[in-house]
Amino acid sequence: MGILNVTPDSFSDGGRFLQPDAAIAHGLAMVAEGATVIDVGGESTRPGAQPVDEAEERRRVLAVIAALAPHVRVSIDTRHAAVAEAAIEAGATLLNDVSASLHPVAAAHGVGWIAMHMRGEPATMQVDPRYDDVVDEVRAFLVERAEQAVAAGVPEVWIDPGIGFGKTVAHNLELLRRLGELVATGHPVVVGTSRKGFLGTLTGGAPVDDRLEASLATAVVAAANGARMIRAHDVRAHVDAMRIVGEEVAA
Ligand code: PMM
Repeated sequence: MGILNVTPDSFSDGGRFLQPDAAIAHGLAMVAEGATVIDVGGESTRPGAQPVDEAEERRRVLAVIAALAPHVRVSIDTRHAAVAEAAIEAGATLLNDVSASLHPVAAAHGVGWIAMHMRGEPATMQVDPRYDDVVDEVRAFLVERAEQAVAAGVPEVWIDPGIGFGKTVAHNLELLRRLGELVATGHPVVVGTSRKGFLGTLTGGAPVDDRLEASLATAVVAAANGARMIRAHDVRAHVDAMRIVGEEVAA
């Protein structure tokens, strides 16, 4: 899954793809590199990010989705039902939902749905996150949401531990190490570690645009532990790494 943030403020690529032409070209380039899904987002959910007006979010993503959808599966990364519906009308067939609450929209339109775990809200989620057992709590939350979605008729349900969303470095590592416990639920697992802050910490300060090796290392661990989709910025490198792991980059 190639990441396409049509935002001015995403932590790694904010502002680079705010113009539709640049965003579409980058999406097609990721397809040429082997991405089988392009995840289009119009609102940054990085720690501390401020919410975006929904009309502005729609304006950012719809033309980009319409241009890419004939060429590749498009997912819409949004927390807002109205944006999700407009994106589906424009051609998106997968709803990437960091709020894990939009399954009624996916059910009504017969599209796939990714439930991601987040503790709190982006603006405050990194303020002292605590869990008794992070893997147990994330798994229980995701299974409950996934079962609700299946019961509502969503045809395709993915789960995602939400690396970096209300989690410390230790929480992120534990989720990667014990990813098999999520895989064992039977729901296909998506993981996104690409360029995230904990990799900066673990490498002793690699800046955001210099975290490729660290991103690949965690993607390989996730795939080896059973993840079926990897969400990444650097598609060619991740596709190569997945070929070596012996996993399909499946959609
Ligand atoms: N991470 C970000 C945004 N959306 N969606 C899913 N399903 N999983 C993630 O880990 C995830 C996400 C934040 O990263 P970005 O700013 O690079 O898009």
